[in-house]
Amino acid sequence: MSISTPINEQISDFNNWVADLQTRMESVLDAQLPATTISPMRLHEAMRYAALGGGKRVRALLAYAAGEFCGADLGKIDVPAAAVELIHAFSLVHDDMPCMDDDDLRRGKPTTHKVYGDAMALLVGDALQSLAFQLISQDKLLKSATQKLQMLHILALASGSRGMAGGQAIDIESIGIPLTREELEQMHIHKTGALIRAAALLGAYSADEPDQEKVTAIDHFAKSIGLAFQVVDDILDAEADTHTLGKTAGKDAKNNKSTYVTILGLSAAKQLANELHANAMAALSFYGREADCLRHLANFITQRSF
Ligand code: GRG
Repeated sequence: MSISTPINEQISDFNNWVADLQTRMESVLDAQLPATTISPMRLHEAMRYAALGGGKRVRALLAYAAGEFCGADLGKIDVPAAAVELIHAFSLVHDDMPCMDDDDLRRGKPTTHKVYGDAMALLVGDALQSLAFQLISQDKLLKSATQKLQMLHILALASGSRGMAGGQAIDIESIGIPLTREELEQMHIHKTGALIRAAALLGAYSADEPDQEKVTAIDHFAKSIGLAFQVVDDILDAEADTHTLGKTAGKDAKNNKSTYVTILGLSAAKQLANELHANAMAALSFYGREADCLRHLANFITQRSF
């Protein structure tokens, strides 16, 4: 995209970029997930059911955009981006189980435990998580053991008790208990924000020696856009229908959970999403066209309809 490219063309270029990379991520995951012909076949089939054929791939897109911004070859971003998507798929499988949110629909199809049973769904999550770490550890395109270790560390922190699993613990313990705005923010910084931040950082560290100022800018960008993602998720849960979302709409209210909409109201929640979007953009203000993909991605995240 050149500086003189009209805005409509820029958006069309970005939409093509999204579509190309969503297809690319599907191929990478397809190639990396164990085949259904390998034993234990039903587990492998269920892992593929959970991870393939759906999802916006926002975390992978963030990794690609951050990686490109830092000068990484696309091929080097494939495995780190796939690893984040596998952890994300794992979280969705467990989140939908009867002991958590108990949902029947995900990505427009029956949830994994509905098709394969609870015990298998539990194992799908376990195995997807292990595969994510295995893929990074064995990736031949990553330059050094140090680079791999750094990525493994980022991903472990983001998914563990100080990250996504911790956020989920706060979530299930707060059902029926109204949270303050600060408590809700803390929950989502961990439950949703941590993995989104990790996705962007893994993209950045796919470059062999990323500029540290760019890494810091990406980190600030990802913190704001990660929270914006969740605010928009709460708005969509309240406003959109089940068919459009591909998951049960209105679930938070039904489950008696605090959300940005229940705490702030729809209008103030939308205002907050705009503010967080602006903060994310501000983190990139030092940069020119090379950060445009990240900027378009921020728009994509906050303007999405599902
Ligand atoms: C996975 C480490 C780990 C722990 C399990 C179950 C659980 C603990 C955590 C749940 C985390 C969770 C489900 C957070 C919600 C994040 C969220 C808004 C998901 C929806 O993401 P989208 O819209 O989904 O990107 P698609 O389907 O497009 O990929």
